[in-house]
Amino acid sequence: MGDSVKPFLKVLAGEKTERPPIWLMRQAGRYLPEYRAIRSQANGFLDLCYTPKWAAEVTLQPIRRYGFDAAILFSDILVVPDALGQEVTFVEGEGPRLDPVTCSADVSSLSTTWVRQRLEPVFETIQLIKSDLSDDVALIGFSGAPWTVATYMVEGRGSRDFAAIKGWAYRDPEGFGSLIDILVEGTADYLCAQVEAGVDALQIFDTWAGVLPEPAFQAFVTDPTRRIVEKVRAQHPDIPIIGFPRGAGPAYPDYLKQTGVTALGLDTAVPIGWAADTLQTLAPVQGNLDPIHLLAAGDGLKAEVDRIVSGFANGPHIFNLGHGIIKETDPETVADLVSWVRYP
Ligand code: 1CP
Repeated sequence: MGDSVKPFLKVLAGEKTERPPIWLMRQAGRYLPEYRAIRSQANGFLDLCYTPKWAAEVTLQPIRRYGFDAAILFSDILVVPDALGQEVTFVEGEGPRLDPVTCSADVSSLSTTWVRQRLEPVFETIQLIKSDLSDDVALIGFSGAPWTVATYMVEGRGSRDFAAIKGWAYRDPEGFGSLIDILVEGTADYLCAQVEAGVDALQIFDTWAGVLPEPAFQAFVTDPTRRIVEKVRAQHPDIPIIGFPRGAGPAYPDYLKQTGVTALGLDTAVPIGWAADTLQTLAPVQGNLDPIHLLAAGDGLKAEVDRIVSGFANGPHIFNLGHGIIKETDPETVADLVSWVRYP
């Protein structure tokens, strides 16, 4: 069914296109007035995520407004701990709060048994989105990677120094490893169910990959991601998977080779010439405009778009930001960005 007409999937299959397809991380969200209107009807952020008609609507809003080449399922990486049995709440204007998991006994109270059942509204959302999406637009499903999701489960909230999670991981790698194991299991099952509900590709967000030294990066970023990719591919051999190990720096090439992801999301700091020579020769790349350039707007933004598009013009490239769009962004600037990416 028409996969060949989706430019986003063509690039993930390794084709070079005349101009790069475009979507933006966090393209649905608070910078859009139509998102804020739906958000204000929901009884908290998770209620929005778990109400299929609302989640489908906010997924489609940026597609209608900008005609992006891909939609990304509206949900959050923290629905996985919620489904494993660790309650998650979102405090208005502050962010996520969880009762921290800090030892093996806490881990044994979590279970992967109910993941598919508890996340049923997400799969229903995917079906609703698919029924509304045109043939040339792809739908991306996603999860957090085990390390990044674990940071919120162990710290209980966003962190600056990751002292609690690193302390546990370094002191007791085996006990901490049992938390990673549960996340590998639950996340792979969740991603498989998203594919079965109809997503065309998957992205694994490892937002906090860049905070670990080499051996811990191998143990808690690369290895668990490789295990998830293997489990998903065992069920769904052809599903494209984008890995986004934010801040991985010089570890990007080994992450690519060892995890087996289809394509790489590049963060803002990755140098384009290096990435074109070292990564894009091996796999399609996605990225990597600094989201703050959307606040600066104007000629500076246009010059950055030209630099990124021409820097990646010799291989498969999907235009995106190097991290999520921020809520202060002017929606009109996003319209400029899309037209500058599409029409030189
Ligand atoms: O009230 C609101 O509207 C809450 C803001 C918000 C939104 C719009 C949160 C809370 N999550 C989301 C949606 C979201 N989160 C998506 C939807 C699809 C899209 O991209 O449009 C996705 C893919 C995510 C993924 C996510 N959530 C990540 C990984 C990507 C990234 O941005 O680094 C992370 C780290 C989270 C955790 C999270 N959820 C929400 C917040 C405020 C945070 C960050 C907490 C922190 O560390 O400060």
